[in-house]
Amino acid sequence: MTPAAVGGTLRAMKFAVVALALCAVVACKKAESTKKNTAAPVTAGTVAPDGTRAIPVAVKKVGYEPDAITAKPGEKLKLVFTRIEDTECGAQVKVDGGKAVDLPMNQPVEISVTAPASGKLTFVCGMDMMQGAIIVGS
Ligand SMILES: [Cu+2]
Repeated sequence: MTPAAVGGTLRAMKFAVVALALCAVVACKKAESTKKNTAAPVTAGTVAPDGTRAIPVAVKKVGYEPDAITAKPGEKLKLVFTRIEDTECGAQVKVDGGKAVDLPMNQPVEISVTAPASGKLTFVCGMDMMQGAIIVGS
């Protein structure tokens, strides 16, 4: 191969790498854009004898499912987060501005919280990117 041919091959390889990287970015955007907002009604989950309602929340690459949980004013809730997809973003969760709690893969982590009298209370990932909320009223 002549030096010019080698240079051309290198350029072609560089182009292929850039094209691949672009594809990855586009694929990522696509996954985000297909995220559907999921809502859990006030009847979701299971209620313990003491009235605390446990609600499972799946942590996925696209976000929390459900990402909107309807609750009664002052209702005692137990959010059971399970990170089921290997996303760094979802590796921690902060509920109601509290401290970041680690979410190991496929291990349910329970966080107790009391719904506000009105309005909403949010839960976010460790970087404040993924968001979900407990909503009182409609
Ligand atoms: Cu994040």
